[in-house]
Amino acid sequence: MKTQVAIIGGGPAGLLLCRKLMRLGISAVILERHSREHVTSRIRAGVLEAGTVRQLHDAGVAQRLEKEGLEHSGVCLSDGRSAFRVNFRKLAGKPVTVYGQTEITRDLYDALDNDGADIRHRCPVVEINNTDTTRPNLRYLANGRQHVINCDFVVACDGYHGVGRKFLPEHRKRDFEHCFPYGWLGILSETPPIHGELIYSRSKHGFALASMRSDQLSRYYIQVAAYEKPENWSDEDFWTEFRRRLPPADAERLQTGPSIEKSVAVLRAFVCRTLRHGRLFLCGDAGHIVPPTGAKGLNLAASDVHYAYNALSDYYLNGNTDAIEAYSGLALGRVWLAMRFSWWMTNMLHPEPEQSSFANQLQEAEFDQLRKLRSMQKVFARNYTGLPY
Ligand code: RFL
Ligand code: PHB
Repeated sequence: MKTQVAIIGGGPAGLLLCRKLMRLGISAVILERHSREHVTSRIRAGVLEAGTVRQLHDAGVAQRLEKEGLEHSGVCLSDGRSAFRVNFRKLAGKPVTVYGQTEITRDLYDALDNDGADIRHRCPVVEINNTDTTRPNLRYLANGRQHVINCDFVVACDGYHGVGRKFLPEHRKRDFEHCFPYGWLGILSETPPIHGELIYSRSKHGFALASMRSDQLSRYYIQVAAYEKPENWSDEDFWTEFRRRLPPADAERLQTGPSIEKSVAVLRAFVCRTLRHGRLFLCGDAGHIVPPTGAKGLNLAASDVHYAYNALSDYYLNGNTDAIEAYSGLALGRVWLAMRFSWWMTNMLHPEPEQSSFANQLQEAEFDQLRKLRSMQKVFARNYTGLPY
């Protein structure tokens, strides 16, 4: 079997890249480890930067997003007692859009079905070879047998636990990594959101985030110990803890109900030293993970896809390899800026277990400065709504 671009992973990065390449007439195949049902039912990100929305438009997959996406012109930040709002439209000139990753994935699958795309499920890639040459290939498993795909390029969009990164040469494998000593317990519940916009709340009991998927579907998170198990938390326990971390006015409005999903995410920061070697590209979570506090993960996957698509299309349309050479540097430049922001926001809003009173005072001072200084809010708004690319 031969294709021009072999894509590992059918998450948002792999699907979006495939859609964009196929619209240009470049052949692509996606190999996905899990079933389609599994991939399209995962609950993940919810906040899209304007650049991500623009890319979904350009890829012709934004019809439902236009109808159902919720534009948010600001966000609320609270210290558990009172809250203030950062106005995105005034300070950054653009909003963010709340639209679930689950929905984006479904929209992309529908569009790729129409294109007749070749997406192979339950097909884990196990080996990538010859990426230093013009004839790379990869091996994947299907029904217990190994198969080979020959291609011009391999793009690993296979997430943090994927194989792509392992096939970088030893000397380029160095990672930058940090694990936070806490995680997020998240629930989805069929209840109206407590507020029209997101609330990030830093309370003395720990961090809480009130988000949403629609006007009848709430997505709420609380900070818990790292590696906490969701089954240790009854819905009742969750609501009690969530309520006491909100400003009292919002806590009063909280409507509770049964959770329809409950999971724990570890908070991790990780960046691979390079996002390309020869004809192997890494895109999205395969090459970097940011803590979810800044809502940047999916948005970075989208900006990587933008740079990778530019590189591949310039090669196929014009025979030019400059953008291929530039890919890793451009994508990583944006990743590190988003990492700085997510890191800063995470550290300002989460008390560490056994945190010293000194560290606590510093967090309060940081929070107060953001509350009072318009210039700081401007930097916040520009980062949250997405730096240009
Ligand atoms: P994905 O979505 O992990 O997809 C990778 C795919 O690769 C497959 N795979 C393989 N396939 C074949 N062979 C192999 N050997 C394979 N190994 C793996 C996997 O099965 C999978 O289908 O990566 P991608 O496409 O890079 O997308 C990244 C995003 O999913 C991620 O960054 C975001 O969800 C992060 N994130 C958020 N990002 C935002 O921009 N805004 C948010 O509001 C936001 N909220 C979040 C988040 C992540 C969270 N969790 C679960 C950590 C909230 C949470 C709680
Ligand atoms: C979400 O809605 O899932 C969400 C929103 C904002 C974040 C993280 C997750 O920072």
